[in-house]
Amino acid sequence: MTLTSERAEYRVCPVTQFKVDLQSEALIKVNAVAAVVALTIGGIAAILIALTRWEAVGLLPPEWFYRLLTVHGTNMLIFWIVFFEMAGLYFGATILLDARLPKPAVGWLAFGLMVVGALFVEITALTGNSTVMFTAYEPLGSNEASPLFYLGLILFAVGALVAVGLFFATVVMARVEKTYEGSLPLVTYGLVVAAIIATYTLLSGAVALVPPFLRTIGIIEHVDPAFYRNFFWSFGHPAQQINLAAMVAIWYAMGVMTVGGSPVSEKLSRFAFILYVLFINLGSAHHLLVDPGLSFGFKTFNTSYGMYLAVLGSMIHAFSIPAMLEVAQRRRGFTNGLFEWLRKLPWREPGFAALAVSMFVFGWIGGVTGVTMGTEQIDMVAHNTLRVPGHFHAAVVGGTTLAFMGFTYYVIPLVFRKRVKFLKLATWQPYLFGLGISLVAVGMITAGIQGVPRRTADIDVVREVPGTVHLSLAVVGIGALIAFTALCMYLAVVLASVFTGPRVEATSLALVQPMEPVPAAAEGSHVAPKGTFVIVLVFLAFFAAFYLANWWMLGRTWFVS
Ligand code: HEM
Ligand SMILES: [Cu+2]
Repeated sequence: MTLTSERAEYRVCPVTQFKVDLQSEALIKVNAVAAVVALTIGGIAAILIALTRWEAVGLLPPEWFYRLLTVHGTNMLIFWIVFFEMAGLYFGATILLDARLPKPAVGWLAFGLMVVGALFVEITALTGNSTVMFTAYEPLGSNEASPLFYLGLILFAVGALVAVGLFFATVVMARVEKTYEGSLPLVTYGLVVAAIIATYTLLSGAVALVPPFLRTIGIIEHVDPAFYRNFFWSFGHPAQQINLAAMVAIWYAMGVMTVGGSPVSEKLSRFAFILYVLFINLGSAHHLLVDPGLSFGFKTFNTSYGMYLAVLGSMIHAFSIPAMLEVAQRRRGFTNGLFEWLRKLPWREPGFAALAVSMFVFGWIGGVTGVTMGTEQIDMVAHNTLRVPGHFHAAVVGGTTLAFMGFTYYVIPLVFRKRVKFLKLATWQPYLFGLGISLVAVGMITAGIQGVPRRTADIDVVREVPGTVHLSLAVVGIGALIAFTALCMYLAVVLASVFTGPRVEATSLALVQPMEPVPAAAEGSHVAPKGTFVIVLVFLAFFAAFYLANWWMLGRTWFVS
């Protein structure tokens, strides 16, 4: 059904009853498709570089390794994630608020800038004209990279900033036109947080990238490497927090969509998001922990004391989401023992599987290693080893990427209005992807602990390395083969459904395993999430053991007698 109201054309979603602005819907589609294209390019590069780091295979010569490492980093961390987030912003500002997009042309302008920017980077990276990796540190960056590489990144960032501006305008207009009642829905609130962080992140990115660009075209002669590093990471680190806020927003959405219920304390969840806005940018300092010129106090305050307040935010979500699921399940009558509710969750439902695996890999591997490495003393031995990519693959691949993948399965019927094909593949994909990327991460982390550097095509040329190092790198390679297979499964489901299926209207939210509606709470009744509490205690014990083990290992690095 298509209706018109005040310049905007919209349809009503038969499942959710949301009003869907058709212009916004089109922008969601093109941004999502661009994201998937970037994921494909980044994924092909991923398997090639992983098979190079697996010394026994040693696939690529160094020149191609670095070229594809640049292609991989930019496509995955920047293009895949940011295009997908743009789709998420349009979704959160219009569909979730029943609102119209005020100026669709601005959205198309933003998209155009981002596509042109991304193409510049793709072309210069693939042709070896910007083999500087996505960090492009000075002076390497402006010595080696073509001006088009910087211009591309700047256009992409400006485009994203324009889209973020449109997002804010849409949310404000929805408020003014009273398209929704009460306070912002939690998911949109999380996206507003992501967009606030995005604004200062993208501005820092511009401050970092303009001087090297000016140098490549001969306008200035010198870029201060410390200045560059500071501003680059004011962009690069908070960019991960946009991902974090967006991922958590999607976690809540997928939890509600696949299991039902509502956050146990919405106020607390909102407060946890606020902690991100206030403290997460301090984390940027963890990229500067080995840099000269900054005081110990600056590094320790920013990366430890201040940063832990942002970690607190994540801990609150990590409690609140499983608690929400547990309460919903207990209301349904799964009340036996501590964990009946857990066993009876919809494990075959792709969105739930993605949520569960994403939370596990993000928290237990990504979070724990990140907080540990962000400690100044421990970073002295972790810096620039494979431990670093080991940490962030758990966070940004096992966590964010998998959450985005899971969400896509619901975007296909609701936004593209296509039936999801190959549901069996969709059910298994999150588990396989989680397994593969966990092996990649654990292989990298253990290799890094043994001193293997990151960004190195071949370590055997330097000196003979012990067998345990080869084992770790083999685990990376095998994990990569598994993760790559799962990535292809995702692409098969998405591309086949979107491009070859006939148009159908969705009839229910669940794809595979629908759950009974959650019975309304009886007056004054209170359900305690006891199982979640136990899981959280086990997590904290694991975290403490890992943290202390790292100090113990550090104590064994220098033998003082
Ligand atoms: C199939 C999945 C993936 C595999 C097998 C994989 C594998 C790898 C490998 C082997 C490296 C090189 C590490 C080194 O030698 O230093 C790497 C680097 C990297 N990966 Fe992935 N990756 C995957 C997915 C992703 C995704 C989804 C993202 C982001 C969302 C990502 C972000 C990065 C970044 C930022 C780097 C560092 C690039 C640099 O050092 O400049 N990866 N990955
Ligand atoms: Cu960081």
